[in-house]
Amino acid sequence: MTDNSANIIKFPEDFLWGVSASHFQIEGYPTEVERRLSDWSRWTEEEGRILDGSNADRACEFHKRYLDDIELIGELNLKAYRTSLNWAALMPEGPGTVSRERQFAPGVVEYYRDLFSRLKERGIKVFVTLFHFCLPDWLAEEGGWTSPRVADEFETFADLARQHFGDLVDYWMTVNEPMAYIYQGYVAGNWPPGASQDYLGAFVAIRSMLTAHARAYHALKGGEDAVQVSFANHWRPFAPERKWSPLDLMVTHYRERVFNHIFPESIDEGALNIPAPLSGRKEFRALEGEIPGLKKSMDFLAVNYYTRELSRFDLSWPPDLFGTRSKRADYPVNGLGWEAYPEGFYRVLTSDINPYLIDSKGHNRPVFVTENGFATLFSPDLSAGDWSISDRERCDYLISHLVVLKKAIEAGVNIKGYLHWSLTDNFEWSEGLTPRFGLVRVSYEDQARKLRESAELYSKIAAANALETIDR
Ligand code: IFM
Repeated sequence: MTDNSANIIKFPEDFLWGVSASHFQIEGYPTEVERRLSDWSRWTEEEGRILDGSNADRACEFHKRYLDDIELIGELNLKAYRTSLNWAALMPEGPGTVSRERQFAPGVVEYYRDLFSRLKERGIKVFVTLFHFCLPDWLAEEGGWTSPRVADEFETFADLARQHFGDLVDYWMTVNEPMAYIYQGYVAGNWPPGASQDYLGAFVAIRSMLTAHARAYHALKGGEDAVQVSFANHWRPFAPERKWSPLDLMVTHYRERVFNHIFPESIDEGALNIPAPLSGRKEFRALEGEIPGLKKSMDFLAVNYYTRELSRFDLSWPPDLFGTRSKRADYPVNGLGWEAYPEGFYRVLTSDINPYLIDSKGHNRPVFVTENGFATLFSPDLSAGDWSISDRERCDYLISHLVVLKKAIEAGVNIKGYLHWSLTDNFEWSEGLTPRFGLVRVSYEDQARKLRESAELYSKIAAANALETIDR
């Protein structure tokens, strides 16, 4: 006999429901596209870089359509919106040889001020990331995150961001998913700067990013303790493909330390420590040590979670020190082959982030889930596949992840909000426009938006501040 009794799961009274995005993936910012102002904009022009041959030149035309998209956010009863600033459009030129006052480009400032003001008028909290994978092209040309000047530039950017937008932003994030970016750009070679297995470059970039984060943290705060600043960490629980294999276990441990913990741990400790065996080499050891201003520069925890990953030791040369991803999956997968694994979300929220829950004053750091979502596939030209708005798998993913999130709150974790990735379908980096993460479907040809079933579901959850589940 089946028991079909309904359970109502209530969330805390002030819980924030929202959506998350980044500028490049949605904006189609005109001057950036016309003048190829960022490294990513240039990257999409190179043959073979984007799996489906698409680009982000139009993406969701958010820059033109943001008023309508804000309406959608309101209709869905959401009270938080996260995006990133277009650094390349705001600062299209480097300092040059003449020392002059650095400024943001006019026009771009007005656009962001209008966007943030309109969100705030509707009572929507504004979360802003400074660096979400895209560099101004002039800085990328100088070596990007391995340039000795990058931290100075990032601090200037942060300082100007505070001056222009500080009155409108509720939560700042300096960088998004530093290790995902560094892995793709310096080890896998799928993203700019396109380096492959450049472990030294990767660790130089890690140190620069930590330094830049520390400087931007203080620039954004501008001496005001109440200003909330952090960075968003991508958490990916790793597990050995073969539980009995000491080599798979070793790789799993290494990936755990490097991918998940190196950033929050360095920030908590105020110094970079490189794990063995790399720390045995002097060029890596030279990157270790204290970073001024870094210690405890994290006012809240911004958690991005999608999936877990099985790891296996791979006997190849040079060895992938970040560990090879196994092709095996033990649970249902999304269009990108990522397991839907809510247990991993629970593990991240209750145990992986545990060492970072207490801030410098001994208070519990608030936790925001700043990304979580599910991809289906559909080609940008709509030529094949299921184009219906029925997205049962995304609904199941959403429900199962919210169920464990509530359990983590019950276990005492101070989770203040959940921002789903993403409001609309958007440009998924080297995978192009084919993966669809949207609660709202976008037909790129005519830019029509249509709510998927998951959007209706999410909107009901947000309105009720509760979730109904059925025990079967
Ligand atoms: O689309 C990305 C986003 O830019 C960063 N976090 C993961 C998302 C899905 O891959």
